[in-house]
Amino acid sequence: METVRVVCAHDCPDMCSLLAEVEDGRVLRVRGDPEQPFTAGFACAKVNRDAELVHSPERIQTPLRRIGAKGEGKFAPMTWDAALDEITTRWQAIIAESGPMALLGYAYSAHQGQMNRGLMLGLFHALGASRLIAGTVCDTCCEAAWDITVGPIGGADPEAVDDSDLIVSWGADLVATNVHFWARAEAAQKRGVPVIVIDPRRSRTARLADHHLQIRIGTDAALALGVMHILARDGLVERDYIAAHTAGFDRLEAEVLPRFPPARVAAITGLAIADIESFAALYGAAKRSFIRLGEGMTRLARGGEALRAVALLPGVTGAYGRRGGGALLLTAASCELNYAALRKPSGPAETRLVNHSRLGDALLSMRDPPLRGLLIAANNPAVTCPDSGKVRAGLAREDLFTVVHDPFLTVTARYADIVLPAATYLESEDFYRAYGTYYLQYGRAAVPPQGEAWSNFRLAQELASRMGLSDPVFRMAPEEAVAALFEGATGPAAALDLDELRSGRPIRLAPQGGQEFRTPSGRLEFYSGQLAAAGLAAMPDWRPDPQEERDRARWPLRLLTAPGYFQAHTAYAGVDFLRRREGAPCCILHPEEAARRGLADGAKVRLFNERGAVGLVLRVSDEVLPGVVLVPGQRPDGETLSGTINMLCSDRYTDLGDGATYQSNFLDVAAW
Ligand SMILES: Nc1nc2c(c(=O)[nH]1)N[C@H]1C(S)=C(S)[C@@H](COP(=O)(O)OP(=O)(O)OC[C@H]3O[C@@H](n4cnc5c(=O)[nH]c(N)nc54)[C@H](O)[C@@H]3O)O[C@H]1N2
Ligand SMILES: Nc1nc2c(c(=O)[nH]1)N[C@H]1C(S)=C(S)[C@@H](COP(=O)(O)OP(=O)(O)OC[C@H]3O[C@@H](n4cnc5c(=O)[nH]c(N)nc54)[C@H](O)[C@@H]3O)O[C@H]1N2
Ligand code: SF4
Ligand SMILES: [Mo]
Repeated sequence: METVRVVCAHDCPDMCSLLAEVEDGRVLRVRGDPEQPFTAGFACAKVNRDAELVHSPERIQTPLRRIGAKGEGKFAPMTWDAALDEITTRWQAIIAESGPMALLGYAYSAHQGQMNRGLMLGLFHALGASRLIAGTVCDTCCEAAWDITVGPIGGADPEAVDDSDLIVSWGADLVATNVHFWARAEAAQKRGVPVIVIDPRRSRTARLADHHLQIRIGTDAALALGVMHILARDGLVERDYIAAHTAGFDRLEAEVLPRFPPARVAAITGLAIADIESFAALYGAAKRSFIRLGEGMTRLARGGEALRAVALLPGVTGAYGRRGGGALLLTAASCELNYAALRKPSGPAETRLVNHSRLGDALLSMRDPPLRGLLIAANNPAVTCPDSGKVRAGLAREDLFTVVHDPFLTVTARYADIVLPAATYLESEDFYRAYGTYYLQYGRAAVPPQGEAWSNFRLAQELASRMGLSDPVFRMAPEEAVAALFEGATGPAAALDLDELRSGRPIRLAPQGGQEFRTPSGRLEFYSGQLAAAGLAAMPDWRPDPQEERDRARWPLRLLTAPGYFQAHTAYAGVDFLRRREGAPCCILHPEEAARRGLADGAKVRLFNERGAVGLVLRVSDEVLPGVVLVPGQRPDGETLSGTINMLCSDRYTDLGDGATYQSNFLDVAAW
């Protein structure tokens, strides 16, 4: 038996260092690498089963050609050569007739390695295809809000939480989505550091916290401004820090904070005045308060404003200036590599843009030219994209030539003309940089690609070569391509020794000192000139969203979606054990709401609104408040009774970053 040092490539902030135990070309077991201090020798409940992911009997073995109707799932095996010939012939014809903008590469983050993630985008960039604004389904809203407030720079070092005197998990279910940070937070809690969770549901994390503020969905800005109001009222504002490192607090204090006294904040958020007061008192007394910002609270109409308000709090107490204090959303922006080397090797400076979360719309309504050729890799939009019914209608177009590259025959793949078997991270070599910690690592393949699977990197290179693209990056081995990423890198990454990196051990590259601000003023911006110039509110505020108010009048329940515990979106849909561990796809209603509808725990129910209907199993629990229906995970058809939750979600954008608004949807639940 051999032990191979690898890196977890699942879309997760932790980026664990892992050890794969391998024998005869098979992964026997995957476990945490004790040498990485943060991920500290344990893998999560999902990745503990990654041997079953790699060797799942449900994996696609060969390229497949569709022989049934789109969506039906009938395919026949074909050779790689025939598949690649057909793809390039079709693409060349589309380009000749309609120009390269009739093509779209729709590739995302299921493989977090820079090579396997970046080069597929690079292929379409070089082709001059319509360009994906990637990530709007996920983090563009929170990222835009952070960038405007703090700047395009990473947040607090998660390892500094060892020095914190207060930990706030604000809209993040750490136990599910950031378990190694949770391990540190729990250790701090054992030392007496209070842990507070602000979340509309009693998540696993909330149950383990010292205090849970069960806030109404979409009211976080009001709570953050209410806390600032109390801090100002009680003389807990650190004026020296404000003067030295921030901009616009005086205006916020004069124009906005007076409208957020505790009584009004209680009415908006649904929290008790006493709980708001005691949270503010704890926060104001702490010197090194650490806020872990979640993305969930930004996936709604005014999510950007919410994140902005919360990210400003550590400026009010000066926590941003102290180790263990501040806020962490993402870390990736601090690693300034030459990403363009892979993602933009050549190609026109501008082409037509397609928003990741509006694939359905793009497929159905783009003209001059319409989208005619689509390659989807490491993404399952028929399930995970908002308004997935519209996505499917688009994918069902007979005149659309669709290629899907995936290890599994996903719901999306069933609409493809050609399906190509993809290698997973355990079968591919890559370079990784974390987005939730300050580590970099090079990871080798643990086993060769299973069946006839190809890595994303290999597929991008082969398609580039057949399409006549001559950029050198399309001919490099992964080891060479990583050097291109570091050529032109700036900041601490520029000084890195590539040989040390290639040795495959984790490298820590964390910022030192207090939070740096990279806004136009170089300060934390309570008042944003950038927002004012764009005609948007320059300071955070809270007011009801008119569209939400209209929908609320029509439908009695608000949708709350959140990551599954034993699932990562749909990436584990091919692992039988984890499907069973996660349980039947369900929705969760408060006992009062269930009783009102005469529904009992375990009942088959229909969730519906103006976009459609979905069938799930009901769980009755006071994990959520009345007025809310929680749907954990995005489970595919076949596992659900019918459909998938994103069929009920609109493709409306957030206030900042044109992101998805899963939490701004309203619906009802009835017996199946
Ligand atoms: N197990 C598991 N881990 C994952 C994933 C997964 O699918 N499964 N997905 C990965 C990916 S791609 C990502 S982007 C990250 C996401 O990781 P997180 O940012 O931690 O997760 P979110 O989806 O943002 O949701 C976290 C919490 O936000 C809460 N929330 C929703 N609306 C509001 C609100 O208005 N206010 C407040 N305060 N809270 C709210 C939800 O109830 C939920 O408990 O997780 C990664 N890790
Ligand atoms: N309602 C609702 N919808 C959501 C969310 C939510 O909170 N609520 N969360 C959103 C978020 S944060 C995100 S990031 C998106 C995620 O949405 P997707 O990016 O669609 O994520 P997955 O469902 O994991 O699909 C990834 C696909 O990639 C495949 N795959 C895995 N490894 C590889 C590889 O190496 N190569 C290739 N080619 N394929 C691979 C997997 O088998 C899987 O089919 O979903 C979003 N959708
Ligand atoms: S916690 Fe995240 S990074 Fe670590 S093994 Fe699990 S999915 Fe991978
Ligand atoms: Mo995500």
